[in-house]
Amino acid sequence: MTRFSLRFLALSLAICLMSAVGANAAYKSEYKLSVVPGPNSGWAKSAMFFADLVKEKSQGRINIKVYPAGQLMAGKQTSEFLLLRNGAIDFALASTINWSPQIKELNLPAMPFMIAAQPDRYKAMDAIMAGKSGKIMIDAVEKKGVKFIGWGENGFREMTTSKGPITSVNDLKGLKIRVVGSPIFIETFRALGANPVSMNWSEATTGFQQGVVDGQENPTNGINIPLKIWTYHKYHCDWHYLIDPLLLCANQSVWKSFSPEDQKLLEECAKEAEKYSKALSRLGMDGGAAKAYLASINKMPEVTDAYACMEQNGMTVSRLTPEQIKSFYDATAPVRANWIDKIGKDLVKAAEEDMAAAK
Ligand code: X2X
Repeated sequence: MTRFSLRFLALSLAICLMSAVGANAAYKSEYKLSVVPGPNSGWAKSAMFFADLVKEKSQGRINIKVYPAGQLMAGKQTSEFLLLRNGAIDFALASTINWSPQIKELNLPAMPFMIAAQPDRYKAMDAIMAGKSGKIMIDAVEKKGVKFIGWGENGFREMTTSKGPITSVNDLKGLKIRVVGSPIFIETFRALGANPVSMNWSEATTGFQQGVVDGQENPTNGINIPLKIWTYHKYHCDWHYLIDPLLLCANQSVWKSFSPEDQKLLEECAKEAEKYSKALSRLGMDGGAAKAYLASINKMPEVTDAYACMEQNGMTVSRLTPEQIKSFYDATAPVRANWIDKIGKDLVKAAEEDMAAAK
């Protein structure tokens, strides 16, 4: 080899090395993914599923760490969106409820009893996510400055209380109910004659323990079972009054820093995480599909029959008939009417059409 070709070889090697270092330097050594509830929740498990899959598929190039229990926003769950947007948080698997103060369209799934009144509530939710109304919500999120990557699911929210079973509107009268600090929740519980108390999730368990409130509402598989809600509340009411889909999103500059191939990789992992998240939320409640899927990927949670588990732990489970649900639906009609304009007439109409097409 001539002296010239040796020098050329050394120079090419140096350039290759520099560009490899350059590519890595553009990526952070750790990306922070925010989750509001604790590490045992279905929600946090879905986030960890996504992070693990991304690590595996990217051969360790993209390292996402899940921060559960609202750590990244000091427990103030309704600040999460702003922190993601300004870059204090890189990724979030977030509830539509917690972002609804900033993005009014995200109140749609919180319209009381709108989805519960459909013949198949899971089909209706899937139709919204995949339909025109889902697209309007995604566009609203992206217009406000964060990148949407995929859906997930916290689950249909059911009542738990300490003061006796809830089977009619009358049973809620005067009860103090913990809710997220989001106006549609306050209005809904006032319409039902209850006394709603806004409280961050980070303080809620202490509130239940001390009896500051008489009840709360959260999904069964994802939150209530991992929390061992029977420790505080002996009554469960299966009224499916609303659902919080989860949004997997990234900070805009973080998203742009990924190569197109890695953006595709993240989107593919998000699709898998959506399936897992929905299966955790729907296990034992959807006629068997969730259970079969979780078995197929060898990720069955410990509790596979939430109703049996609650009863074994001394809870009284009230499973409402469609007629009983209708009485709650009727009592909350003024709330839905009041929120149509706030959420957006076109969005509400699109959701009605999406749900009707899925019947
Ligand atoms: O605060 C709640 O109830 C929770 C954990 O479900 C949400 O973050 C919406």
